[in-house]
Amino acid sequence: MLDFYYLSGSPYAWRVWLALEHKRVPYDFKLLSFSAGDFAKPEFAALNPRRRVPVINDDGFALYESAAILEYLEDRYAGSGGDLLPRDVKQRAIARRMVREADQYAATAMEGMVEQILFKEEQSQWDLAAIAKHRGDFVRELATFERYFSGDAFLVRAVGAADFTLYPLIALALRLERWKPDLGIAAGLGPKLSAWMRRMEALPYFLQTYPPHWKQDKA
Ligand SMILES: N[C@@H](CCC(=O)N[C@@H](CS)C(=O)NCC(=O)O)C(=O)O
Repeated sequence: MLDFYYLSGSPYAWRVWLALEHKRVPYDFKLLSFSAGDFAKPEFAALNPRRRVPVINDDGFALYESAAILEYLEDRYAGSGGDLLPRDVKQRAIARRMVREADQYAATAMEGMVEQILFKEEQSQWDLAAIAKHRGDFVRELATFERYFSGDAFLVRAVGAADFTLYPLIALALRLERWKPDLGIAAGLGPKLSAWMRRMEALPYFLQTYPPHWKQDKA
């Protein structure tokens, strides 16, 4: 059985959850908690010396880094459930490029916003210039991805790794507007990305993967 180590609200862990469901790989869900000290436990460090989620442990093979986990799932569980990458070599390369772009640019900007808006104890500690910079970078990425849509319903042909990478990043950025309503993320979403988000939310396994503490409407 594959163990899946998860933290609610992590966009990287969400990507893996979507992929596991999409590929219909059975897994044992390990919900970790910072406050319970799960990240400090030596048994977790033994799985990931960086002490971050997501991590999978597939019958004794431990792997971290969410993008690498998706590649592993695609190879290890080839033929199970839906594909994570297109079969066509060029489309496959484009999907991998988009995963890389989302991780390199959109995720970096999202993390910059999260660092201020979620991780600072007091709103008075927010670095507004940093927020504005990262918000600008993020919205530029939204515009770039908006232009990537051709005629397909998803980023590259059928739903897969690129969609599972980008959606959680946008969902988390949108959620930051609860604390900073003038952040302007929703306003930066074009019509194609908006329609694509609704299609993502209509996937049969989407709700199951929705961050549990968001469902309970907790910060
Ligand atoms: N590049 C990593 C990022 C993983 C990551 O940053 N995880 C965060 C949650 S979103 C984490 O576990 N943080 C724990 C910590 O920093 O102590 C991936 O894609 O898996």
